[in-house]
Amino acid sequence: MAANCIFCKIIKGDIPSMKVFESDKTFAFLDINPLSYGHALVIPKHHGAKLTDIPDDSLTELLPVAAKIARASGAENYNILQNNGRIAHQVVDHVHIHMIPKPNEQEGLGISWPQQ
Ligand code: IU
Repeated sequence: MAANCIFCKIIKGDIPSMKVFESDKTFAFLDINPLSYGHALVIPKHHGAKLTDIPDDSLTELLPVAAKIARASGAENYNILQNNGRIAHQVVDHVHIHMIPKPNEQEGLGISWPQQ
């Protein structure tokens, strides 16, 4: 945990979030400024700014959890995105994977988030 990291504060519950998943290593919540309905962020509990800053065992669950959330969202189309460094458009310096549904505009999404 890093004292001045906003995502560490979200993990601790010091800042409220719309949590969609939590395990001992991983936390996921809805993006505060979503690019689409259901846009979620999957983060390791271990603090590190970039993918290259955290140990492998904190990385292993991230993609399976992103897949679980994508599946639960019902989205047939979605982007998985992960930015490292300012030039690569990273804004928050705590590793995070974006899961961004691409809604079918005719049908919309039937979101039903997984239980923890
Ligand atoms: P980026 O990959 O670092 O560019 O993405 C950061 C994301 O974190 C971005 O989509 C923000 O909307 C999101 N976010 C958030 O969900 N809650 C926050 O308190 C803050 C940023 I600060």
